[in-house]
Amino acid sequence: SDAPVLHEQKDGYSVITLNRPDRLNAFNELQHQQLRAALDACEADAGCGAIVLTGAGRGFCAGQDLSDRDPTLIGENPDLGKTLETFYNPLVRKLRAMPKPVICAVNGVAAGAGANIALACDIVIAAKSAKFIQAFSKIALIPDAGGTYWLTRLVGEARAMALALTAHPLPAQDAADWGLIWRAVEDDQLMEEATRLAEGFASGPTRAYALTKRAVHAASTNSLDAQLDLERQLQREAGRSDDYKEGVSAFLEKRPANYRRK
Ligand code: T3D
Repeated sequence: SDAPVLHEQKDGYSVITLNRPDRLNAFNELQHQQLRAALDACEADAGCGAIVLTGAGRGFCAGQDLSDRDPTLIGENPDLGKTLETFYNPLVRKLRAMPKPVICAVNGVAAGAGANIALACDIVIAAKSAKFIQAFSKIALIPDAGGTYWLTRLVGEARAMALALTAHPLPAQDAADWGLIWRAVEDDQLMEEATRLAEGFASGPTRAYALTKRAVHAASTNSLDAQLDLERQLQREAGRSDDYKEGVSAFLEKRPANYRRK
């Protein structure tokens, strides 16, 4: 298919592929719209327990398609705040709020907003040949799509600042060693590894994963007291689920748990 986003439904999870390989899967408006629709479909589908996001061809995503930002076409006074508000910010919020795990399989270069969309996912694994590039400073922009938030929290301000100011292409292994991503794997192992994770989540307690995401996300801005209160509230909710009953019963009966996504 030559659609800019491919959505494959597997047994219990979905694979969403950015598919404009000639442009290293840079975002145009149609790609944004189709990605949003695919994510909405996954969110609404109780049969979908996890999402794998990846890219077609040799890149993961080169950020905004700059051919749609040609100054001779868009004129003197572009409002990039508006495009963030319309496309990138809702995408980041949707990935974070998705009530099931989102695995990003970074198959190749992730640049500009492409890098930061990857970092908005819950678990990032990257092929060793991939690089993460905060390319923005090269075109006189600032890191967006959450970049300044992810980088400062994940790798600290010293590394965040240098990555942002220099646009240094950070190899996947360094990204993993620094704690920016979960793992760097051999290129030919990437999809196998992502699939293994997704299959695990697909047969796991989806509701508990959603609650876990909420708790972890709240931690970076909460006080300890507020976070302990939140854990109490969310654990109360988890403890009343059928999945919890099943999980404990399965443990006591020494058998695998049979979760039903409740
Ligand atoms: O505007 C707003 O709405 C605000 C939001 C902004 C968000 C942003 O993401 S701003 C940052 C935009 N992205 C970039 O600045 C990255 C631009 N790309 C690159 O720097 C390089 O392509 C890479 C470092 C990512 C990869 O380099 P390399 O040497 O491996 O590949 P290449 O030859 O540069 O790219 C291959 C093709 O993809 C090439 O086309 P061609 O020559 O084969 O016809 C190249 O022009 C095209 N391509 C790559 N990135 C983009 C792109 N075309 C349009 N837009 C791109 N972002």
